[in-house]
Amino acid sequence: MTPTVIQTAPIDGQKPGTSGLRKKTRIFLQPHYLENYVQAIFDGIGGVAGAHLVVGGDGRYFNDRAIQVILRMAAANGAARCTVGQGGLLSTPAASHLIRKLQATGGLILSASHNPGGPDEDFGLKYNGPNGGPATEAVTERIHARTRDIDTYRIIETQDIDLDTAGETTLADMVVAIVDPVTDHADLMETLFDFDAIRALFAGGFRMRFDAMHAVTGPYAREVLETRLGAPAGTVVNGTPLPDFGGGHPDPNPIWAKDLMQAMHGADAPDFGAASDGDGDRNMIVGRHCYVSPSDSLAVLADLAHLAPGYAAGLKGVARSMPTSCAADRVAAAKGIDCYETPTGWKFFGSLLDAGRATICGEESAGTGSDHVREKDGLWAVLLWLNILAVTGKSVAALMADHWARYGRNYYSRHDYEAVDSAAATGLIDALRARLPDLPGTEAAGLTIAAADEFSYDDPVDGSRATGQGIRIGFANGARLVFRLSGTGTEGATLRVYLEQLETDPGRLDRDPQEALTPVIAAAEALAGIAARTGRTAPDVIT
Ligand code: VG1
Ligand code: CO
Repeated sequence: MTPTVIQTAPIDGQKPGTSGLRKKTRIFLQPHYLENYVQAIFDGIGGVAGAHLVVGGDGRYFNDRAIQVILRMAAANGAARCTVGQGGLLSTPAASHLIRKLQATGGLILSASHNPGGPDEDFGLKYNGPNGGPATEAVTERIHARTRDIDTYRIIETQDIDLDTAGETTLADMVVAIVDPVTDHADLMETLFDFDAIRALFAGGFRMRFDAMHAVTGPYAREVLETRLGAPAGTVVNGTPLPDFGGGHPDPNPIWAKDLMQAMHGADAPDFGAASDGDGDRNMIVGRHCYVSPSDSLAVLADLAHLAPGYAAGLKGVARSMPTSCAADRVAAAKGIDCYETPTGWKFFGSLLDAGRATICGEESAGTGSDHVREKDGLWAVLLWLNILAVTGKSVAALMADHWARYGRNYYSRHDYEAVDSAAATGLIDALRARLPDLPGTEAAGLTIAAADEFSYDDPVDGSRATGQGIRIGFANGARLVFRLSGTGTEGATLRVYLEQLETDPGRLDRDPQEALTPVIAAAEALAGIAARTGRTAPDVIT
């Protein structure tokens, strides 16, 4: 089994976005496409001779084939060991944990996360470093640079490895360890949360519905919720990972998790509902007749995390991505801890977590996590909620009412315009950028603009700077508006408009968010001319 050196040439467009390289599956299936990118990762991190890599994915179409290629290339490039999730499965947080626990060199995670899967849908690949977190901007740029001058890749020609049987085998000189993908992560959860209290909650008749959306979290949720915590069988629905996620978008929001929303708003609704995404790093939280927005969930978890044993000492700090609502800031201010505002994407939280500056991080896109790993973690968020519910004995709706009464309510929504013409989307952002200096002091649809800028971030730990991270408009009445283009889409451009309005009047905390945000929505249209520039009169997805 001598490595073969294959001649290749750079392929355009292998530029990683918010979370790794994400493309239509058919693009990944093109000759040399995957191989070029994998070799670029290996070269970009300085080679993998002697390395230990963790490999696994969300089980989508092409997951298994791509893993075989990665293993043959890792062996050909001199890696010493690959640890692979059985069946080729590893949730993103479980992969992050394994990298840390095994002190591996890094990991390759195969996922396009919340994007649909299948031959005509999406595929993705991301590299995580030795801290278990997404590659930093600097490493990502080295990988991208390598895709542009690559001329060869190395691979071994051999039969497929059996990914379904746990145990060790070898591929040339490399050891391949197939491990249970669930156990280590479930064990980690037991160290953070009061499993006895949650077990007692379920034993007392508390009912929950966890919708795994036919994605990777099914086996994790079954093991933790049903086996270890004693929730009745059937608590986890859609729990078997499927290559096409049952034809849906594995995106845990009220649109794509509609069945769960209906169940939670029905007459016989369970006490608690949750869902997670393709690769298990996102979470949706919904109480009986009470949807919790991800930004609010972050704020509540930051406020009450100390009720769980793993966080009893309190939080070192909180971090949120820039478009995420400022609800968490209000909690941090009350607790006297730091609150960091980072660009979109988990890679920016890593240095804060490594340096012990933040304990809990979150994004408005349904991602929440802590310093237990270096990725967001869907099941972790669900368990922290369960721990809080068990200790307080309150319902989700009661906890939200308490929270808003104490801190005020940051009404929040994100409007997505998908598959918009790329030039039109860029033109819209460019036009806003050009007007930024003139906006403060002017009005948009009756709201006075107090501040307007394009977000740049200076990492307080490593000093790196990220620019062009979204247009921010702050209004005199406490409202906020953010415009940015998605970095995870695979078709045209996706314009995201983030809308926020702080409300502290105790009599106005129970409104419909879209209604409460009507003036901000009008200001967005007045400022950006979304309809005229994109031809869209309404968003495709409102979350
Ligand atoms: C989106 C979300 C962002 C998240 C990213 C990856 O990015 O907005 O908050 O970190 O997806 O999440 P963008 O660039 O499309 O807005 V996951 O769960 O898709 O890896
Ligand atoms: Co995800």
